[in-house]
Amino acid sequence: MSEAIPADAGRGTILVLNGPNLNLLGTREPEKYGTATLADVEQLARDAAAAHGLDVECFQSNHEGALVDAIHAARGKALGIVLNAGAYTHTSVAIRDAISAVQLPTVEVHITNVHAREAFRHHSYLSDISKAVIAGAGILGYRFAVEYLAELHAGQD
Ligand code: CA2
Repeated sequence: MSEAIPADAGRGTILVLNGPNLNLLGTREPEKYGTATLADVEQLARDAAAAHGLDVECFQSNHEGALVDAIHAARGKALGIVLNAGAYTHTSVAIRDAISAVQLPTVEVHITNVHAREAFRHHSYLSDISKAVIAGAGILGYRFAVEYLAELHAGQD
């Protein structure tokens, strides 16, 4: 008897999701966010995933609803989510609810150490529902997040 083909058949995919203003990476405030561009970040994530035989799908938006839609679309397709929700981290119940709803392992990433910054950045609506949180490692945080999700996935095989 043949089995149904799962929606994520083939190489597993990790969704790399970036929120508002992260499209400006490498063009402004290099002392805070570094000189790498968003394209560099996405390539770094792609390379890290490829080393584990995985793919990444990358998406960036400045719009909360578009990020919610991308999280919903990952359900049944992605094995996990690397999420830098930018400022929405500190404000968005909608993104929190979307992450809770899809039940995909999520790693919250911040380029900067949000805990060493303004008090309003110390609270995250995402941390307690994330598998891991990486903050302050610069863009390397994206690589660590992909590697963690790849290991987690491999451990489930
Ligand atoms: O450290 C991070 O990755 C943040 O998620 C970045 C957000 C900030 O609101 C969070 O508190 C921490 C801001 C992203 C802004 O990105 C820019 C990149 C280059 C130039 C200007 C902004």
